[in-house]
Amino acid sequence: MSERDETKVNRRQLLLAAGAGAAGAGGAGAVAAGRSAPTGDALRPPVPVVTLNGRSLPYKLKSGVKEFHLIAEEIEHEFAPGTRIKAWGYNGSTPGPTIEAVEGDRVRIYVTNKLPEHTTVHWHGILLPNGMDGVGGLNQPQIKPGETYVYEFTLRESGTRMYHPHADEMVQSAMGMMGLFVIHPRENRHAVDRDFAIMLHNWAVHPGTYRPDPSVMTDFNLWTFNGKVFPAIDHMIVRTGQRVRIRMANMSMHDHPMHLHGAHFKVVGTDAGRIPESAQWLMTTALVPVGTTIDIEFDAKLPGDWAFHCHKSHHTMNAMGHDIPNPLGVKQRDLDPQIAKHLPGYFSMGEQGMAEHQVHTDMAFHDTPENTLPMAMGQGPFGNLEMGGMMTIVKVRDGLRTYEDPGYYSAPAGTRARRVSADPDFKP
Ligand SMILES: [Cu+2]
Repeated sequence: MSERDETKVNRRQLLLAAGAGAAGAGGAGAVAAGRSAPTGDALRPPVPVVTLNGRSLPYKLKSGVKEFHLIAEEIEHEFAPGTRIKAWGYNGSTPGPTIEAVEGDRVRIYVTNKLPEHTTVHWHGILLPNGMDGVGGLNQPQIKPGETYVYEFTLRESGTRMYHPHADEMVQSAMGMMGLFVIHPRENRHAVDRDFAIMLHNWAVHPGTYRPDPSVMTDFNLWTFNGKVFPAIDHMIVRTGQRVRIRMANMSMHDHPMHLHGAHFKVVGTDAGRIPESAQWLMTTALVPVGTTIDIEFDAKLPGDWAFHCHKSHHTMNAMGHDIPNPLGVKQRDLDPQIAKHLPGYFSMGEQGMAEHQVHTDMAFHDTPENTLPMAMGQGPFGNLEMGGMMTIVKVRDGLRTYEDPGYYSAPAGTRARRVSADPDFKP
């Protein structure tokens, strides 16, 4: 019997599933409201959300209200070893910590502004009183530097939401101000074993600089999951047979078709909540549009190291300029010595593709500019992956006991592609 089929529950689990919120609606409340009482999985408390490379925000329970404290501030941020910036975020990170709560909870959120300019917080996708919606100038005065405001509302619905400023948005999003807000359903009717959360974002950090450029509109050069680029992004570790949810929120300026290898998933939720089952269908790539959240769920049936990445190939690259002449097929090598007379150290690239770039970087053939990552730096057990940016690995393994990184997958004999000839005219 798997964990998911387990129907025996103890009293503590029952209480947890019923929630600790002030509204107090639980199993008994559901019956009173005319709905059927929760059974089976619905009685299991939800597993905590795993924010890749991140964490959830602690709270204090005060007279039935969950109190959180967000501090908007300038921070030192690292995309991957080799690139650091001055960013803006919350409580020391970008994205800020994930706020996790339960449907029916009353939440009180203090926001202290330690930025050099005013800010607000908008609770994206949450239905709340108008004065709590956080649009500076429309719903409230701006929170000036040094001030603390308090927001308080009841979470009426479950699902994946976000928080971000609604003040000088162009600058504050470009600088990294955003976070996930996950509201668990009171009755855990769609229980999963692993629940991951990823904020998608883009950055314009010009080579050799340390501050994101907020004036860039479309031509960004860093693409991140929770502020990190591959290979610095945490892997998602899953036991074979587990049910997995990945919550994705997009605060970038581009849509991201997120593609999963090794499993078929359904899109089960948006920033307005759960999608009815009749409107879900199987797919392997889900578009996460700008300014929304998308939840996917799947059963991890096949063990292995499965790529999970944006399918826009420029989004699985780190820093590169895009307005370059096309060097493909252009015989440049004969010119190199002549150009090098005027530009010492010059050598051409890209005649046969760009895969050589990482090799050159690794050989220290050419220096990348200060504070700038190679554009495709990830490595795997078989060499360069030739990807950076929005990419990580779902590691599915039989019989896992912990979620420590199990290392790379060792394929059973006869189940990995192999070379059978080095002859280009080989005819099987
Ligand atoms: Cu993308």
